[in-house]
Amino acid sequence: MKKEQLSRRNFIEKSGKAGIALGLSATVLPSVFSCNPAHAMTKNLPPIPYTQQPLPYTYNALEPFIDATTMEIHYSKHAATYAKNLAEATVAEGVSSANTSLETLLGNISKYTPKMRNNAGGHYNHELFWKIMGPRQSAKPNKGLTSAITRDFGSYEAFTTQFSDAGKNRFGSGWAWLVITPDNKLKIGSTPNQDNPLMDVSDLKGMPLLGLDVWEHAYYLKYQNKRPDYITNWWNVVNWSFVSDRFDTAIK
Ligand code: MN3
Repeated sequence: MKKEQLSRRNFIEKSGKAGIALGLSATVLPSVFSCNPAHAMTKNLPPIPYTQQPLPYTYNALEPFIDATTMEIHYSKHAATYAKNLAEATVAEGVSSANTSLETLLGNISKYTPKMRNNAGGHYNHELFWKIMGPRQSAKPNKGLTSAITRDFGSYEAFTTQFSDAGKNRFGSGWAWLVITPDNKLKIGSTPNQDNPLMDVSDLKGMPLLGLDVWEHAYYLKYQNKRPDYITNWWNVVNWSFVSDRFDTAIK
């Protein structure tokens, strides 16, 4: 689907029964969305809870690409610690999870301590990471996401190369991301440490659709210094049906 058709379709869907939309150019999109930056940023995607959720599969489910020991330590030690420290930081800094979504907190993270930034990011990033992976499956991005990938990166192969490079080239610890921007474009980038594209301090901004943890704790036991091999194998466990659903919700 061509860019203009996609934008126009989204606009018409968002406009619901407002027939007047039909007469407007797709170029009005950004100003329409700037009326509601919260929606533009979070894209109606379900909020991520403040507490660690059960892993949606067993520790060995991603073998042989990600080994069970790495998964166990990653989930039950590293990620669990981010969730615990986030809970402490919210109490200490007066954040109520009932009044403030994690996504809203991340959007205002510059107002909080480094402890909040590191652990709110760490918790959010891992909760998403577990869901965007799954046991090896044959699924590829669905039609809509494939069209958007082709539109914005040229081809699926060009997309995976660019995304993999973002992970390989992130110096030290961090994440590679595929995000959807407020004007419904796909963008690839990376963030250091546990930052993410929802944060007001991040250069890369958008709603994460896909994220790849390139901290050594995510791969060192099996891959040691060979981060590129980890990234190549990681594509085998991407849960494209989850990511495609996320994309479909984001453009509604
Ligand atoms: Mn990690």
